[in-house]
Amino acid sequence: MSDERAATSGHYIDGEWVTGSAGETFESENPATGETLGTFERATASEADRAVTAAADAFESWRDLSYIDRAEYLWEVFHELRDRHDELGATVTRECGKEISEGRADVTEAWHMVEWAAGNARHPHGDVVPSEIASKDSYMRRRPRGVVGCITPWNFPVAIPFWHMAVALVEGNTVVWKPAEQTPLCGETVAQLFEATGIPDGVFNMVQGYGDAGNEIVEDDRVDTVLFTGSAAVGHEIADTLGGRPGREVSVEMGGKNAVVVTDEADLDIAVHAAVMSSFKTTGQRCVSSERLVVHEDVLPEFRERFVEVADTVAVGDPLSEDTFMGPLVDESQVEKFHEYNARARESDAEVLVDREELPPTEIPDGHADGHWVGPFVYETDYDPENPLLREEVFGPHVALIPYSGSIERAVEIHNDVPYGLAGAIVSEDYRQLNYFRDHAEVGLAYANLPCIGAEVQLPFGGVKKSGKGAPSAREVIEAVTERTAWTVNNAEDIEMAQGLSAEITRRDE
Ligand code: UN1
Repeated sequence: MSDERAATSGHYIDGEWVTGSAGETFESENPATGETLGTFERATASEADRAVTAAADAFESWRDLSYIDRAEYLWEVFHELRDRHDELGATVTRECGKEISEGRADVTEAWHMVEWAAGNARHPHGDVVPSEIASKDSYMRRRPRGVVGCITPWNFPVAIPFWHMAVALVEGNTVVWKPAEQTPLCGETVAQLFEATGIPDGVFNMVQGYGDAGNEIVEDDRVDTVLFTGSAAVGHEIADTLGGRPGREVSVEMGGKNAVVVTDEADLDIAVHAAVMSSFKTTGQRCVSSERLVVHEDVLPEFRERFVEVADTVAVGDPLSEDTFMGPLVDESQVEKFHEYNARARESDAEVLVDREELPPTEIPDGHADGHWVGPFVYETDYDPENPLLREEVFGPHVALIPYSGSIERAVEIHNDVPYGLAGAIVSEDYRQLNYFRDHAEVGLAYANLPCIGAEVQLPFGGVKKSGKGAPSAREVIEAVTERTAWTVNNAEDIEMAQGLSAEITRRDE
């Protein structure tokens, strides 16, 4: 092995770190500094195939362990995630650029999900179902589907992999995981956590690389379930590919064009807080981030003034600093997309209220000139169902203020007029307005007097319309990674005593 190869990190397949057959590599970059964090092996079809083979071979013996024995491996991961919380949080921040409290929160959310999944091993699985016949017992039991392919995004590079994998593993499936190509260091770190538990070879496998490797996992019919969280374009392709293949299960969770509705009955302290958090946390790069603020005309002047004041001054900077509110965007392609949508807003009839697209050099921290820096961009525009700016996800701090007049029905009509339906929030002190929103907002996650970010792992997480199918959280993942068996037992000693059966025969004879 040459020195150069020794400096690269491999895939984790069948309990070993392996290098790729093609010898191709890629680099991970710190979005705040442009510095290279490491060189990683790039999987080809051959490594994806090896990983799926390892997972398929390991399935039977892993399935045969008890739930509680399987969960023991996850508890070890749980303790590592907790004990190394700050260190792992800093790794998240260095690799995906979100500010340090969010980097740590990513790790917290990961152990929350591990705790849920491993704790669930001691809870009842399935149901006891009544039978028409006294001597018959019926049960609904679950069994693991087999190999689960997990394809995860860079914006929650530790949490979301655990949303998928913790539940899949405890339920008795084996896993092939491809982390996002922007965050391979987090991928490697998580794989090391699994390696350290001594989990049996082949139960957990990780391949590094791009969409072509992900596609190999999706296309492989030995992969029983694919769990995907990421862009709408890729998610829909995966759902379309697998939709027509019997025996393949798929859950895809994608983006949104989420909104915060501020009604005429809103408490504006809450409204400004909810809008700022929803639009600017993670630099607008959450699938639940809000890019639309639908605001009643009666409260618009005051809301506008206060929201703009925060957007003008919100601290963008070194994500490792505790004083930073917004770190950089993840990479140059996100910066370009943000610029493109801002340009389209400038060229439209919209009124630009805040334009911090290009940060002045004084706002860029020392030594960070190569980071992917942007600040908030806020514009006001009338609702127009034909305006693509109000329907397409940007994934950045690009926010439209959309005034409305009239009733809550009108606000919800505007809120719902997007192809997506992931998260939404309403700010109002009027319970009728809140209830109307709860019942009519076309979203999977609806919030009242809160930002539309911040879901907890024990809740269903996922959207409607183009935002997804299935949901990558707790109970919903159980559905995707298990099959149900209706198990019926005759307890009568004598088959003649199976009265119901005789009765049925009699009835048929009549
Ligand atoms: C995502 O943006 O992809 O609800 C997930 C939240 C987080 C998860 C976001 N718990 O904001």
